[in-house]
Parts: sequence; structure tokens; C-alpha cells
Amino acid sequence: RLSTSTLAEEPISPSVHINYTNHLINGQFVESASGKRFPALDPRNGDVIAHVAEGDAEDIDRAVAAARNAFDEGPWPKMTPYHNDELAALETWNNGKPYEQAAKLELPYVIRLLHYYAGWADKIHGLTVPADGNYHHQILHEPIGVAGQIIPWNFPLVMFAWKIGPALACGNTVVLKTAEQTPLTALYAAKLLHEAGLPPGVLNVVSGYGPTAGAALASHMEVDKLAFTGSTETGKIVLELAARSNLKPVTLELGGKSPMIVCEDADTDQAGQCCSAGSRTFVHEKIYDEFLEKAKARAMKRTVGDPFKSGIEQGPQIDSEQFEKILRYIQFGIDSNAILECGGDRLGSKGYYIKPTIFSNVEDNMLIATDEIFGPVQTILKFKDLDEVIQRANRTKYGLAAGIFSHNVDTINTLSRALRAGTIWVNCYNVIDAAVPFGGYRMSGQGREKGVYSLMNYLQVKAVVTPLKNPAW
Ligand code: TXE
Repeated sequence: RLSTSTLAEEPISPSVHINYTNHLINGQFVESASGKRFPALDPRNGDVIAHVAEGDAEDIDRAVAAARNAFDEGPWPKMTPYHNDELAALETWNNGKPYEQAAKLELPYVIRLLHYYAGWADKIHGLTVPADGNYHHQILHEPIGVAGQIIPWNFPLVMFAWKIGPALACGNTVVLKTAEQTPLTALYAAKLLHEAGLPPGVLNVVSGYGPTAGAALASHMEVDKLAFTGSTETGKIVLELAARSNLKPVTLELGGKSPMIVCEDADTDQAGQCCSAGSRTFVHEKIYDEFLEKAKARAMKRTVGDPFKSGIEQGPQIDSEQFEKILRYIQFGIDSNAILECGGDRLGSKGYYIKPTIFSNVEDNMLIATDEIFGPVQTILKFKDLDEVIQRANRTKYGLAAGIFSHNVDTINTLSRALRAGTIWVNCYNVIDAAVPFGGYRMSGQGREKGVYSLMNYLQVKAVVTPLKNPAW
């Protein structure tokens, strides 16, 4: 039998008042039509907690009529959820990415990121350590202070959420500099955060150029931590500015030249869906011709055009600088005798549209195989065996990500361990989540962001040591 001794005591009074016992219909608390009430009970002892309005068919009718009216006549079904539409439109307008991608993939991801980090806010805590000696050792995790954050233009809102999420969840305040190409959405989103109650000064967004605003942030003596996403070249500059000023710790997310390895047993239809993603595509010689045909067909079917148009898969490049850079690399490819399978020039005569471009017969040392092009250009390379492709795939200054297409578990295990990259996608590509760390080996970056890993970037660790008065206990 269970002991009942502790239950003999008075139940603890909950520290809450019951204010609402009526139906909530059409925005109002209302009695039942019948005036009837029924008791709500405390399961600890059967006591009545409150008498609650008891609804019946008539109350249901009233509630349904209110809901019907609100749906048919009211603004609700046409209201924009969480300003999604405005933000997505602004993102597409300023960045050129397909509206459908901004609205259906990136906005939900931005919200997921912020929810994810909001969830961490009350779960960040220190440790006590059973160290040697008669001392009590506590490890406190404290916010670092003012976080400086510099973001690029390729994912303006995603980068905004990805950066401010962990910084704010850990209790820091933020100064974020957007890319000069894309200042609009972060300002809009920051305004919304203030409307939601963020105290003034906690999140500051500054628009401006790199060498002026960016460099000032990176070298500021009152900035306690710096997070940067952008090119490897600029990453080196900000790391140096941080070191020369106050040695603020720096995390870097930089460029990549990610290999995608399509093995002989791969499903070429599936692999062909990713023509623009893995920029060095290594294809096994046995399926090389078949893969090439499929990749070409896919690239030529790819819909390029006004990103606000439905069904568009690829919009314009961000600006004339990137546009010219990509066209220059395409010319390098042609000059180095790689075979231009499709694309290769601009689309139309206005704006920065570039046709999906594929080069085959690419050699490892060609510039199109070594440098980050950052445009819709796929380079296809042929390989014979695993050892060879591991060597070649790893022969790069980068190490951001890699893709493996195979159904052989041994091949997958070997490659996923041998490839030196921060993310390995197996039979998929570009799958990302707020909870999963992201970052690069080598010159693709320093540190990891997202998931639990990003929290330590924004925390100071303090050891507190106190003598124990009575060591026996
Ligand atoms: O990048 P920058 P850019 C790569 C990609 C692209 C190339 C050039 O290959 O073609 O970089 O792009 C700020 N001090 N990636 O020139 O310069 C700048 O204002 C402090 C890959 O646009 O790295 C912006 O906010 N800050 C990358 C941010 O750095 C400075 C995404 C990024 O710009 C600064 C973007 C300075 N001296 C480009 N100079 C990725 N990893 O996804 C510039 N900035």
C-alpha cells in the first residue's frame, strides 16, 4: 500500500486566480444561453475550483455564426500571416530571388530559426563541477555583451535571423550591419521585433558599406564579439581588424567550392535535380554520359525570369559586379577548353540574368573548378574510383559542404568520413535546419553556427570557486 501521510496536509494553494469562466464568443466573454453552469474540479481532492458556463447547442450555434461571419465577411482569411507577404516581396524586390522561394521556403525558415532560439532563452545555464579540494566550483554562462554582426546579400533575412537568434537568446545586445545590396528586409523585420516588445537598443541595424560601416564595427573597442558571413577575402580582413583592436572573438562563415560526388550506383534522376547546387560535380565514368544528358536537359528546362512570376526557379544575379564576375568565369571556362554544354551567356538584354550553364570535361586545376563562381554554373568532372575522388574532392582551400549520391552503405560511410567539409549531404542537397550546425573546414570559416553550437559563440564562461565551510558535507 502507498503511504498517504503526506496527503493529509492541506493542498498547496495555487498562486493563480480564476478570472475567466464564460464562453469566449465573438471576442466577448458571455454566459450560456441557458444560464447553466457546471463545476470544474481539483483532481487532488475533488474540491470545486469554479463553476463554468455550460454550453449547449444554442451556444455552439452562436459561436459558429460568429466564426462563419468572421471568415466570410471579416479580414482574417485575407490577412497576411506575420507580415510574410510584405517581407517576401521586399526580399525578392531587393535580392532578386524567386518570390515563391522567399515566401514558401525562406520566410518559414526564418520564423523557425527565431522560434528555435527563443526556445533556448530559458535553457541556457551553467554547471557545478565536482573538482578536487574543499571548494564549491560553479561555472556560470554569461552573455558576452555587444555582438557585432556583418551579413551578406545572398540570404538577407535568413542571415539576419541566423545571426540575431543566438545572440539575443543568450542575452547579448546586437549591432548588425546588412550588406549594402540588401538593407531593406532586416530593417522591416527589426521594426516588427520592436513592435513585439524588444526594448530599445537591444537590436540595432545599420545599413552601409563594408570598408566604412563594416570595418568600423569589426574594429570597435566596445564590441565584444564579431560574427561575419561573406567572402573568404573579407573574412581575413575582419579577423585582422578584430585582432588589432580588442581581440574580440570572431566566427566566420565564408565561401565554398563544394564537391558533389555521383557514384556509379547513383540515381541519376535524383542527382540531376541539383544542377546548380554542388559547384564541382564529380561523376563516375560509368554513368558520366547519362548524367550529363540529364543535367543538360534539366538546366535547359530551368525557368529563369522575373522572380515575382509564379513558377520561376532562378532570378537575376544580385548586381553588376557579381554578373560580370560570373561571365568572366564562364569565359575562363571556354578559354581553358572545358566543353560548354549549355548556357554560357546572359539572358535578355536588361538586368543581371544568366542562363543556367554547364561545363563538362572540366579538369581539377581549371579556374572554374578551383574558384567560387557564385552563379548558376555547374562544372562536371569525371572520376574512376573512390580513392581518387576523395583526393580530388579534398584538394581545395575550402571545406563548406559536400554531396554524395550512392545507395551503397560502404561507399557512403567511406566518403562521408573522408570528405573534409562541415556538412555532408547524402542523396540530398542543401537541406538545412535551425537545430543543425553549419560551418566550414579550412578557409570556409571558423566555428559553427546554428543549433546548440552557436550558443557558445555568444556566451562568456566564468568559474566561481568558493571554500566549503564544512567539508564533511
Ligand atoms: O562579399 P563581401 P561580396 C563570396 C562570393 C561572392 C564574393 C564577393 O564568391 O562572389 O564573396 O561578394 C561586408 N570590413 N560570398 O563582395 O565583401 C559587406 O559590406 C567589414 C560568399 O559581396 O564578403 C557585406 O556586409 N565588412 C558568401 C559583407 O561584408 C566588410 C556570401 C559581405 O561582403 C568589408 C557573400 C570590410 N572591409 C559573398 N568589406 C557566403 N559565404 O555565402 C565588405 N564587408
